[in-house]
Amino acid sequence: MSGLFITFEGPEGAGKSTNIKVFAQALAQAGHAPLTTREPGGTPVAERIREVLLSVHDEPMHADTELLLMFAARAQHLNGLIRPALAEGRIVISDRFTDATYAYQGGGRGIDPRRIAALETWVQGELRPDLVLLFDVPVDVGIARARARSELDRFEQEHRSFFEQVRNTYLERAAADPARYRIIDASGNLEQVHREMQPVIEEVLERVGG
Ligand code: Z5A
Repeated sequence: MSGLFITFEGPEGAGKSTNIKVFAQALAQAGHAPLTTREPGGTPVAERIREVLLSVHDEPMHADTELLLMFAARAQHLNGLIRPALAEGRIVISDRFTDATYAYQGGGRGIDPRRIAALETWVQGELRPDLVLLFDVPVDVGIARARARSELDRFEQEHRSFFEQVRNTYLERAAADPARYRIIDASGNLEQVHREMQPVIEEVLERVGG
C-alpha cells in the first residue's frame, strides 16, 4: 500500500501554512485522514534542527552547513514520519520539502544543484512528491505579509534579490515538470486563493477516490 505525498511550496508569505489547513480540511470532509507536517521539522529531532536553522547566531552559518542540516532534518522526518504514513496508505501533506532546498540553497545561496541532487538521492532514494502546489506571489507582497506577522527569522532577513532567486527557481522547476506541479496564484485575497486551490482539491480526491 502506498499513500499520496503532496507538498506545499513557495516563497515566504505566500500563504502555504494558512492554506494547508483549508486543503487538509477539504480532504478530511471527504472522509480521508491526511497527515500534515512541515520542513524543516516534523519530528522532535528534526524540530531541534529547525531551531538551529532558523535562529540568528553570533557567527554566520556556512551555506554547506545549512544545506546539510536541511537534509539531516529531512532524513529524520522521512524515516520517522513520512515513509511510515505513506506505507499505511495515508495522504501526507508537507509544508515545504526538497523543492525548497533547490529554491533557497540552490537559487538563493548559489549552491550547485548537482550537489543538492546527490543529497536528494542519498536521503530520499526514489521518493519524490506526487504533487507540488506552488504558491506563487510577487516578492514584495510575500515580504510585506511575512514582515507584518512576526519577528524575522534568519531567512527572512535576506535581501530582496535572494527572494527573487528563490521565486525564479521555483517557477523554473514547475515549468520543467508540469505533470507534478500546480501553480497557485497566491497574490489575491484568501477567498481568491481558495478558489485557485479548488481544482487541485478535486484532482486529489479523484486520485484517492472520494
Ligand atoms: N527552507 C530552506 O531554506 N530550505 C529547505 O529545504 C526548507 C526550508 C525545507 C522555514 O521557515 C524556512 O526554511 C523558510 C525556507 C527555509 N524560510 N523562509 N523564508 P518557516 O516555515 O517559518 O517559513 P515559511 O515556510 O516561509 O512560512 P511563512 O513565511 O509563514 O510563509 P507561508 O506559510 O507561505 O505564509 P503564511 O504563514 O500562511 O502567511 C503569512 C502571513 O500572510 C500570515 O499573517 C497570513 O495571515 C497572511 N496571508 C496569507 N495569505 C494571505 C492572502 N492571500 N492575503 C492576505 N494575507 C495573507
